[in-house]
Amino acid sequence: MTMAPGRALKLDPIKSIKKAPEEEYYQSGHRTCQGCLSALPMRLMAKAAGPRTIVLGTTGCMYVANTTYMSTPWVVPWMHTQLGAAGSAAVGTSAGLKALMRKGKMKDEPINVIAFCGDGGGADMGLAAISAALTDVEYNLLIFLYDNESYANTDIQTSGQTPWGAVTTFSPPGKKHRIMQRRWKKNVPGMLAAGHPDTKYIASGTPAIPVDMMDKVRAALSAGGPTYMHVLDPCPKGWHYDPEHSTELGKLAIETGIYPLYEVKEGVCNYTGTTRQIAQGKRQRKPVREYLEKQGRFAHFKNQDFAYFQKKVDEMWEQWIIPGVVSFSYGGPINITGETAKIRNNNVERTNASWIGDRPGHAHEEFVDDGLAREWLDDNALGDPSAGN
Ligand SMILES: Cc1ncc(C[n+]2csc(CCOP(=O)(O)OP(=O)(O)O)c2C)c(N)n1
Ligand code: SF4
Ligand SMILES: [Mg+2]
Repeated sequence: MTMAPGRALKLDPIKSIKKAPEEEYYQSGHRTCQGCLSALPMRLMAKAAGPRTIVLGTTGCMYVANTTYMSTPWVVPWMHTQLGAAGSAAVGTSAGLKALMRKGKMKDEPINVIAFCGDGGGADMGLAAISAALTDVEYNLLIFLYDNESYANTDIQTSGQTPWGAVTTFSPPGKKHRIMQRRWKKNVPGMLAAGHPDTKYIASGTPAIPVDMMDKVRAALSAGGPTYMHVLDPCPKGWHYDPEHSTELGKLAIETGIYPLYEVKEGVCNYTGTTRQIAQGKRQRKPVREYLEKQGRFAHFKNQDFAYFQKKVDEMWEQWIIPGVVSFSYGGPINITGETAKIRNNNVERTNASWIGDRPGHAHEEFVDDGLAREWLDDNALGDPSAGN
């Protein structure tokens, strides 16, 4: 028997920054780097959620820099949990509240439970617990993954979210091997949405587009049941750029199509903001180079590296079953609903299994695949083979 979730708060969309609540529940008192776009989503998330909220957070920058001795930015109740334990802590807290209310030991009222984690703690170490939480449909909770694309707190180690080719302390380029991070970024929100059909709400966002992000937090908390948000956060220290460019970089990640904005609500995917315009063909994707060359972590890139990166992003848009969201394509004729395969996507509805010839937003020259990319991946024979890395 499946139990119904507890009552969820009903939070209306903010829609405009001028209408955002003035109250802050994540204030001064933290010691994150200047321009840290992992701290901003904490502030926006808390603002969107409001005072009846409990926040849990795994080890990482948003734990360590927010808990200096005798100092904290959190106004709402906050608790640290183990790296990798966001899913379990969220379920435990939500279940505990529900039991206390059922037994009459505390007032029966809707309370938001938000567990945040970094990309190391959520996309790598804690993925199993998040997956389990998303199947526990009787509990209201939001897992909020802030993705700064590295294990930042321990000095920028490579995570499953680090982009291809990026320099980290684990992947410095050398004379023999220029590209040391050879894995493509794991598609976590798409994977979770595809694999957890009973989860009512899964979305991607970024603090660089604050209203979109806050309204997604509100939609997640109002959905009733377990929900997930993935939030891309430029990190001046790990991405090597001047802190004043944080917001610009967050927007460029979307404008280039590298990081699509969308929400999957009750099994239906909708793009939002600039991504929606790109998917509808109203706007062209910017070349990925505009985003990559603004960051020192890609300073070693040569033309073929930019071209390979562009090719991979083009694949996301041209070959995936839902561009940028679900990372596989039809392998042949398929009959899902009657005569045609119909993709459940409110913005872009296709009746053809193939995307070729009908490409959403495409602003750059075709990349001719000369086989180089595979060569790099196979033998990595770049630069001077006699030199050590
Ligand atoms: C089980 C465990 N392994 C390793 C560590 C050391 N550690 C603390 S924070 C951290 C980095 C976490 O990275 P992420 O989750 O991406 O958060 P960020 O630091 O980037 O904010 C690591 C490896 C730990 N605290 N616990
Ligand atoms: S290292 Fe990055 S994520 Fe951590 S506090 Fe600094 S800017 Fe923020
Ligand atoms: Mg991280």
